[in-house]
Amino acid sequence: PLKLLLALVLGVAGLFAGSSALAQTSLIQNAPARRVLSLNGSWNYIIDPYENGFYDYRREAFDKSASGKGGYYDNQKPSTAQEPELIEYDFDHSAALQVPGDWNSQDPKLLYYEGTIWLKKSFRITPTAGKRYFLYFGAINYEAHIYLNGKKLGMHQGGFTPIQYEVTGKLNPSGDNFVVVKADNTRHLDAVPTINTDWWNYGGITRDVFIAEAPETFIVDYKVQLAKDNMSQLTGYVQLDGAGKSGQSVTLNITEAGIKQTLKTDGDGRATFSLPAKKLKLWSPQNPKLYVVALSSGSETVQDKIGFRTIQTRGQDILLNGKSTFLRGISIHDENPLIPGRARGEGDLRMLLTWAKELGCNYVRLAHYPHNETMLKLADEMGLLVWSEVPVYWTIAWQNPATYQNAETQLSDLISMGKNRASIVVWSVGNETPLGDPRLTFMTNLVKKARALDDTRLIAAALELHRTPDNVIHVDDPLGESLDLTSFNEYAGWYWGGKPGEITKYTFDIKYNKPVMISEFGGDALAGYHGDADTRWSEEYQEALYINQLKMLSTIKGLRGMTPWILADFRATRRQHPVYQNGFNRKGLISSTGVKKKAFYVLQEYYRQQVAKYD
Ligand code: GCB
Repeated sequence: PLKLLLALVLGVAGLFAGSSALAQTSLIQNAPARRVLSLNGSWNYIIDPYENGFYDYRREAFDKSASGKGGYYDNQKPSTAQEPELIEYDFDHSAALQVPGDWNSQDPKLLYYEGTIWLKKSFRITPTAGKRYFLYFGAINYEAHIYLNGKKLGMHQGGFTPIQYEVTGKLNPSGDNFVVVKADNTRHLDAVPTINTDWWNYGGITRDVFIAEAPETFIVDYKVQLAKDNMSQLTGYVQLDGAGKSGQSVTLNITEAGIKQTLKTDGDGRATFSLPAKKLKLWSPQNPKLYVVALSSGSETVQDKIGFRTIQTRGQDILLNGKSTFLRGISIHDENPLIPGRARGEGDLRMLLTWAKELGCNYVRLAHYPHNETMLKLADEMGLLVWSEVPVYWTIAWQNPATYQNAETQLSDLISMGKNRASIVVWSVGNETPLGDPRLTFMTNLVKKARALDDTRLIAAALELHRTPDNVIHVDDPLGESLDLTSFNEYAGWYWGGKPGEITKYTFDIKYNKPVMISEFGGDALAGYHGDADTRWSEEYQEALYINQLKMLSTIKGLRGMTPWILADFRATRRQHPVYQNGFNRKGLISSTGVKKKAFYVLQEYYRQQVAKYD
């Protein structure tokens, strides 16, 4: 009977496969904490620069043909040894990549590869009747076509946000199943990011993959946070999905805080709440207190560890839990410089945040795109405030509505994923975008979207500046009007402004009466290369640059934080100098072998002084 039921479900699902099957289901909140079967590990791969596994010789896509068959996603084997069909690929005899992991760092011939690679994983799972199943990828860069047992689930664009498809009724009841992914990291002018960036275009399945199991009606989403600017009011919602979603009881339990509340869902399956919570210990970098929050509905309980804090601005102050704070930050890429390659999971990420803590940080800028969900949970646990960003970077196709839609989707997914993290205090809508009307409209719309989705956090963007011959640095980008922080990237002593010793001649003219948070400054140094303070690329040059930058920045009255560029050296194709760079942006305070450069200690000392002033 179970088989029959599943066959029926499969049949019915097949009828609708044309349209709805290609839509991504709304993201499951805290998906990794559900009952999951990990699909991490070895995935066989085929390099396919001509996309022969996707198009026939007339360049028609196989998955759009009448049968839907013919692509590598069929994972075909010749049927008989006597009369084998012609099949010109074989996943099971192909080499394997480790997932999560970019392909560039796993096979020397893939270091610069941009194009299509197919990845296949076979796995066993026996679906249980009455349960629902979701296939979840933490991230695939950039365009992913995803197939389960030879059938297309959908296509996703965007290299840093989760991808999720419901696969209930699509798993093979015999238990033998396979997933095939066509990952394509080709850059496109109208994509987000666009073709030009200063980081490596790592391709592949770079974050965890799993199948999550859920009851027929389950908790798909929730938000449990303090009300806006209110330290004693807990608000939020629980959202159910499934046939029995309306009129259900849902329990919110924070045992340690003595909070237990039973709620009823409305016709849309949503239960909202707002309760007094006077005795909560607030989360802060000094005391990153997290509570176990349990949400139950029917037989299901979902647990999360959540911290509670407020963040707001008042004039030029940033108030964390009502108290003025200085953001002692550093910028970080989602990259382990020691591989070098994309950070693969908790170990790599913990290393990066531990370095930030050693530097004396209470804050990190997770540039320039959404980072791993694990990174945000670690920031919660380790007591680091977070600036979280979408890859709206440099010259985006401002006039293209599809590009805007793409950016907005990435922003919405970022906020959806991060909304329960106490660490995240800033949503950034972009970096160093050039002035102009279409850009202002695009960016202002993103700001509005971010506020509509989450009005409890600050909204920012890393702006640019301009200079006048009187050595004044002006910050007056009109986008600044709609932002909560004035943040800008400023490269005196590196790209302009002469030698490090000369930059203290600059003064600032900042249009907005808001907290100033310098989103970037810095310069390259090759670890172990020594010279005097005027010798470019030497550790001494970078050290002098930090000393003078900090002097220069201290003249800004509203200075409330900074995230210098950057914690560690990272791979970047723009960085071609054969002696000093070798394909690395060397602005790291830590080298690609984990060595701390001299400037690290300059910033560490400055942060010690800020602790004495503010904490
Ligand atoms: C910037 C960019 C950052 C670059 C950095 C640099 O302004 O925001 O992505 O890596 O400068 O090193 O030039």
